[in-house]
Amino acid sequence: MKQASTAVRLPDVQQAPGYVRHEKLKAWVNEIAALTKPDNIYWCDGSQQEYDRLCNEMLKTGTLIRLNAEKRPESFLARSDPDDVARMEDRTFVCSKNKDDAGPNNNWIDPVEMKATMNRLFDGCMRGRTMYVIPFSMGPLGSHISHIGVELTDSPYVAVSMRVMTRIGTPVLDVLGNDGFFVPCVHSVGMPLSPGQKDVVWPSNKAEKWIVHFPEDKSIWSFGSGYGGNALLGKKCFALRIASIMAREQGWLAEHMLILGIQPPNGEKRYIAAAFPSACGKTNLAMLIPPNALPGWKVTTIGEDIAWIKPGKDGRLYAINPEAGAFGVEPGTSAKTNPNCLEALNRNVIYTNVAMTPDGDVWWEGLTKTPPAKLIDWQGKEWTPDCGRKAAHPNARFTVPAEQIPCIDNDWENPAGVPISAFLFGGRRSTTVPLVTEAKDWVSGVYQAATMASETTAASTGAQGVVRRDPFAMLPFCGYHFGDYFKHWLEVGAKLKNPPRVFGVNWFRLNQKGEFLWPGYGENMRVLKWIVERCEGKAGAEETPVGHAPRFEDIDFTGMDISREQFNELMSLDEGLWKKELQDHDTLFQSLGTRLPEALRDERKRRGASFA
Ligand code: SAT
Ligand code: MN
Repeated sequence: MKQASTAVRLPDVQQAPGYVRHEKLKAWVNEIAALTKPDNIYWCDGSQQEYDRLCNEMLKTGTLIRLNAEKRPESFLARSDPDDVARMEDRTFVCSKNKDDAGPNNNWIDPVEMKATMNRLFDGCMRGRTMYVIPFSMGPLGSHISHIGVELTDSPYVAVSMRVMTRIGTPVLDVLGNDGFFVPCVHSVGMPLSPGQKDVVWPSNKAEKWIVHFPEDKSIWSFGSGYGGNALLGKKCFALRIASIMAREQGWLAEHMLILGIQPPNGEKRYIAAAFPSACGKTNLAMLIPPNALPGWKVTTIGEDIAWIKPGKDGRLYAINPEAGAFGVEPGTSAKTNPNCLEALNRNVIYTNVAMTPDGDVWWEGLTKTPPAKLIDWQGKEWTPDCGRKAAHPNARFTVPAEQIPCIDNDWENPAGVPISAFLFGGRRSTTVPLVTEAKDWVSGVYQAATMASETTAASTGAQGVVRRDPFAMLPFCGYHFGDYFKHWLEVGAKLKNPPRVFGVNWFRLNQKGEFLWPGYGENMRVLKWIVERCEGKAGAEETPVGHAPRFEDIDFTGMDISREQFNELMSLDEGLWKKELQDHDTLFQSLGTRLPEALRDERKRRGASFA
C-alpha cells in the first residue's frame, strides 16, 4: 500500500485494479471517493499478507498493541475512545420512503432529508486517510443463501476486523462477476486529518454519530463511530436490518439466532436455531459442553449470533451462519462459563477494551476469581483491585475466526445450510415464564416469539429487572415494521411441509429468596435433550395454557440434584402474573396497529380464555 501523502490529491486518479470487472461497483467507489476525498483508495484482496501488513501499520500508529507472543500468539489489543464503546440504538435509523414501513420499532427520518445529511457529513470526511474497499460475502462463498456487500471505510481496524468476521477480497469479486448484486456500505470514523495533523489511536467523531439504512436502496451509511456493529457493517446493519428486508421480499428469514447441532448417542443429528436478547448467555449456549452424566451427547456450533434461513425444496428450513467470526463479550467468559470459547481465544484474536497484564496477556472481570494484583485497564491507566474502577469495559469484545471454536460443526461452511428441527426463544425472566414449553403449533410459536421479553441487567442499562419486550430478540435489528415481520413469519411457516417445532425457554427463574432455580450452563443440555426427543416424538409432556410442558419424569435428571418440588416451582404458572403478562402483550400489539396479523390477535384471545 502507498504511504498516505499530505498533499491534496484527486482520488479518482487511482484506478481500480485490473481484475475488477464490475462497472457499477467501480463507478460507485469513484462516486464515494469524490464525495469523501480520501488521500488513497486501497482495494482489499483479503490475503494473510495484507492482514499482517495492516496490523503492522496499526502497531506503529498505536491503534493496536501486540500481546505476549507466547501466551497470545498473533493477537492484538485495541483501546477505543471512551465515548465509542458500543452499538448505539438511539443513533440508528431506518429511512424507508414511507414512515409506517419502518414501524414503531425503528427510528425514522425522511430519506430525502437523511441523504442530504449524509452528503453534508461525508463531504471530505476521509481527507488525510486511506479509503479501504472491502468486498465481502455474508455466508460461504457462492452459497445460494449467501449475499455480497462492499464496505468502504477509512478505518484499518474495520478492514482487518471485517477479514475475521466475514469472507473478504478478490474471491468475493469473482463471485460478484460483472454485474452481481451487492449491498453498498459506506463507513467513516468522521475525523478527517488536515495536512500535517497528527492522528489519534482511535479516531471517531464526538459530536455526530449516525447508523443509517435506506431500505429501498438496500444501502448503509455509518458515520462517527469505529466500534463493533456501528462500523463492521456486515453484522447487524446488513446481516440483520437490510437482510431482514431482503428476506421478506424473497421469502426467507434473517434472524438474530445462534445455531447449534445436537448429536444424540444413537440417533439422528438435529440442528436448533435459538434467539435470545443480550445478556442471556447466547455464546455460552452456542458452545455448550454436555454434562458427563449424559454420556454420548455432543453439541457443535454453526453460529453464535446470526442465522440466515431459507426454505428448501423438501419443505424444511435450511440455515447458514452468514458470519465467519465471532465478536463476543469478554467479561463473564471463563473456564467455568465457557471453556470452548476460552480455548478459541488463545491465538489470532483482536481484543478490544480488555485489560492487559504486566506480561502482555489479557484479563477481564470474571476470567479468574482473584484479579491480578496489577493491570493496565481498558483506557490504558494503571489498575489495582482496590482502585474502584472496572479493569475491562463491560462491553469489551473479542474478534476471533469461527474456525478456532473447538466445537465448530463440520458443516458450518456447508453452502446448502443445515436443516432446522426446532426454534428456541428465550429471555431473562425472574418470574412468570417456565423453564421450557413447546408451542402447540406454528401460529402459537410465532405468538410466543412475538411476545418474548427480557429483564434488563444492571450491567447493560443501569436499571435492574425492567421487563422489555424484545420480539424474536430482533427489537434493535428488524429493518421494517414488526407487524409485517410477524406476518412474514406466519407466511413462511404456512408454506412449510415440515415446520420446525417452536420452544420457549427461561434459564433465569428465581425462588422466593432471589436465588436461581436452574443451574444453567452445561445442565441446559437436559432441556435440549427433551427438545430433541420431542422432535423425535419420543418425550412426554402435559398440556398447559402456554403450551406443552415437560413433567418431572419427562426430563433426564440423571446425576443432577433437583427435587420434584424445585422442578415444579421452575415450571409453575401464576395466574395473576400471567394476567398481567397478557396485558403487556396487549400494549405491544396495540403499538402495531392494523399491521398486527389477525392470527396473533386470535391466539391472544385463546390464551386469555385459558387463564380466565
Ligand atoms: O456491536 S455489535 O452490534 O456487533 C454487538 C452487539 O451489540 O450486539
Ligand atoms: Mn447479537
